[in-house]
Amino acid sequence: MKIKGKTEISAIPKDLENIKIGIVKAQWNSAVTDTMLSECTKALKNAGILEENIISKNVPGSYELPLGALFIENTHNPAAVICLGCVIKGETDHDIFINQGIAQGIMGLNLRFSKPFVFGVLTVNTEEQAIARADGSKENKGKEAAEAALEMILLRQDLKKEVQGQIGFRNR
Ligand code: DLZ
Repeated sequence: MKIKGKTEISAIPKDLENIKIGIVKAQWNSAVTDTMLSECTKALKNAGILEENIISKNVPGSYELPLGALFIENTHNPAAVICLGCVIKGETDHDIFINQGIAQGIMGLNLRFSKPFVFGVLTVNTEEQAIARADGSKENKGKEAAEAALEMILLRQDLKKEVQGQIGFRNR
């Protein structure tokens, strides 16, 4: 199986088998976020992540995703945390504030902890658009979020291996 992008997944299961991954899922629009979660989990398991190493938690809405991810980071020290949510535009600008808050919150976590916190959040105008992006059989952004997490974990591992043993290497 190929991870989206370039990494050949069958070549690296050994590197992934002891890896812990967090998932935090918003309960708002749960018909959509539930299928994102199941496709995300399926993709992780297919790649060799053990079920007991997937820490999956719910938060009320997407706005709570960065803090939920931080809780998982603080308690489990995972290799990555995948944030799954679905914000649908309504009559007001709430979606803009929520989406900006999540995007900035998640980016801050990436850079603070030097590990992937994946933005698996649908920012759509309609429920139909959300469903089209969280279809179990075809496109599913939960699956893509899992692939992004794995690809970034592998990139980090590769870069560490490249510099291990070199003077000045800091293992973070
Ligand atoms: C309040 C709100 C609204 C209006 N819409 C959504 C949405 O489409 N998707 C979502 O995940 N959450 C929504 N929320 C809830 C907020 O994310 C948050 O949970 C509350 O504002 C409490 O902080």
